[in-house]
Amino acid sequence: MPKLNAEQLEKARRDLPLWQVEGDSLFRELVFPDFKHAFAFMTEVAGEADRRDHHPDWSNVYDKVSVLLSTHDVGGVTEKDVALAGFVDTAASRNEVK
Ligand code: H2B
Repeated sequence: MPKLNAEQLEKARRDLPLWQVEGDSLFRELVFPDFKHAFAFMTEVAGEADRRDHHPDWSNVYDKVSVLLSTHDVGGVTEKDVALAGFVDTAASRNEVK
């Protein structure tokens, strides 16, 4: 799967307004009401990521989750990352992201 070119990356950024392009990744920090909601969100994303065989680089501190998405195989952002970012946004809403 090819890396997105500059124009495709710009479109992805417009379609995903809550994400930033950071180096070779998409990045979003999410804040939930508490740890329980943050972890429920992570469980939901983990299951979907494994089904897609496409996994986030992420970390959690209490009510915050930082998510970096990139396609390691090609060293950049691909449509797989854009698609998973969309799922992350939906799962975040379902779990009461602030
Ligand atoms: N996740 C992400 N984010 N990028 C990858 O390139 C990737 C992955 N590769 N999950 C997969 C697993 C690869 O290691 C397996 C062998 O398909």
